[in-house]
Amino acid sequence: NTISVIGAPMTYGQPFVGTDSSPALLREQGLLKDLSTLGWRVEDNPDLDFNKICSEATRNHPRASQPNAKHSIEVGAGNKALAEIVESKLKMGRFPLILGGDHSIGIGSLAGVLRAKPETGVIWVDAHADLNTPDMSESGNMHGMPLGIMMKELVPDRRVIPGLEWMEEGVVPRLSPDSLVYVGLRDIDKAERKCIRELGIKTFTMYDIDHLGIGRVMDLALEHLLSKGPNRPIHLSYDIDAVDPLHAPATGTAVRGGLTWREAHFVCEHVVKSGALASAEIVELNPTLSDGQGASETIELGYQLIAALCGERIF
Ligand code: DIR
Ligand code: MN
Ligand code: MN
Ligand code: MN
Repeated sequence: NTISVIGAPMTYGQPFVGTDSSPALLREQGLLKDLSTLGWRVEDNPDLDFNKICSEATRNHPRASQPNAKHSIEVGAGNKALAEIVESKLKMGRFPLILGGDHSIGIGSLAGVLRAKPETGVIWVDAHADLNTPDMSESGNMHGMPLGIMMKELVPDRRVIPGLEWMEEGVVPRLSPDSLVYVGLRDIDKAERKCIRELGIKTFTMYDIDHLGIGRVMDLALEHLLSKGPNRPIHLSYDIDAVDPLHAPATGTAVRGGLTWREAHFVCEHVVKSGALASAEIVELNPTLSDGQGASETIELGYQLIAALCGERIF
């Protein structure tokens, strides 16, 4: 099997620089070699050139970014490019491993994944729900909106958002609320809470992990998605801020009370074991937001999680 490494060094979805450095740092740790040791044929791609793609888009766009979807033109243009490469790699039978970048790249990842495999189920591992829309968001940061934008119930016409004109109905599929499972939530905005309830999205918060244990939670998460089709592909979207800041301090919106080191790994190990994992992304590593030790520990954790979701096992 072939893994296709796609660097998506996006920063425009949130206020900090630094989320763009992790694809290079992860490769420097020896990622490509370790993937081949795990038995993959490895294809690497040049990182998407968001400096070029996003600044050109801004220069040429007739409108300005939407005020409460900051840098929507840059985010939109970058994600259009990401969606194209993800779709094409999946259609060639490859496993796309997407290295963020901030979590606004979920827009392009999901657009590409759903174009290639519309029946995909999504596991969203995060402290946050990322279900905001430009109308709902308290921050205007698009890394808090990728799932809101993918849901028809929340953004009926995505093309009204400058930069998202390519997300035409019927061309870029929607994510159905019952095709999503959350794991690790603990910081949900008021408007998101209401939408999660109304849409009936399957949600395992930190409370549920404390109550049931991560093993049961992951069994239930997989069962929810795979009961609708045992051979259904799964996309895993892993925001490093799901993990406790003790282990992952270098991220933009750290929230205490997160996954332990082992819980963080178990999520990956168990999804792999299902045999359904078809694509994955890891996002929001930002080595500039911590001291040197915190930065290297966060990158190391991200690296270990990637290894786990690419098949590395304890035994
Ligand atoms: C918050 C934070 N819900 C927002 N979201 C984050 O800005 O929409 N997502 N940090 O990862
Ligand atoms: Mn996120
Ligand atoms: Mn988050
Ligand atoms: Mn908050």
